Amino acid sequence: MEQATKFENILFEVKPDGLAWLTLNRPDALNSFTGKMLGELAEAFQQAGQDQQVRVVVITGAGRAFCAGQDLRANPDAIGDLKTWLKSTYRPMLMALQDLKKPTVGMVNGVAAGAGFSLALACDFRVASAKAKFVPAFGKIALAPDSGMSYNLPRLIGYGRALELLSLGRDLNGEEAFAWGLVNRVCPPDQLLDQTGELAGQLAQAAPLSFSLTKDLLQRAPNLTLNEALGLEEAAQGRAGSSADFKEGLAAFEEKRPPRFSGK
Ligand code: T3D
Repeated sequence: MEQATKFENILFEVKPDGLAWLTLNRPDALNSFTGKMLGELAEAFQQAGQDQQVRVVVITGAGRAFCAGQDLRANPDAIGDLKTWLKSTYRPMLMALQDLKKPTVGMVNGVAAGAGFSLALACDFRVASAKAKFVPAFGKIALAPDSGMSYNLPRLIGYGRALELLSLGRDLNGEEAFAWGLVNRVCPPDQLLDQTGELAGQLAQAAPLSFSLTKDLLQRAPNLTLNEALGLEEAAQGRAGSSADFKEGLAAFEEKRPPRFSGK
């Protein structure tokens, strides 16, 4: 059953196949972020996390852009000092995304600039149109990177390339982003929906607890010793090994059929 949305700046639709489609919907302003949109995104991520029907969340933009970052035409008085603004608007949105525990896929249909680029990086997976453009943007207006860019970009493409991209303000197109390891797939624009749907559909069949444990282990491992990583893996396997889905995985193996994971 499809669900209508109550949001003004985003569209949020849950499809019967378990995919939730979240579309940034301010196409005339290239889907740039307002405080209201950031609040709606945080709420939608929380809603997706609680909805048992949702297995995967796909994030994209309406019209020709993915997202142009902060709305630079917003009233500066409403924003105030940027430290407080980021903490009260962007951080709750990004932490709601991080806390979601379900796979998230950024379907990058066009330009992703500034915090819009950061949002794409904060997704677990990215599928880009060959027409997508990744624009650091921050340096050009004399700002520092924000919205998780400093955390996620070097993890994906390495420190050297991240520093080059951000300090030169160099843009990457979809093909370059794929070659740099910034996106998981790149495709012609007319195949973007199908290719994203295919990846998201595969993720929707994966065992939910296994996915969230895997993501957590991979995110934490770079700061650990091997001994510490082994300890976290043991704890994760203890949880996964006592799940109903592990029993289902073993039964499916014995019966030579695809598993049907419930998330329990
Ligand atoms: O500041 C804070 O609150 C702190 C938070 C910061 C986080 C950030 O995201 S900082 C970075 C903010 N974003 C940018 O600096 C990007 C600015 N935009 C651009 O560089 C370019 O527009 C793009 C590279 C994104 C796209 O270029 P192009 O040539 O495809 O389109 P365009 O012609 O520049 O833009 C089309 C329209 O969208 C245009 O409006 P108009 O002239 O037709 O009325 C343009 O002004 C508008 N637009 C584009 N980006 C934004 C925007 N309007 C508001 N905010 C934007 N970010």
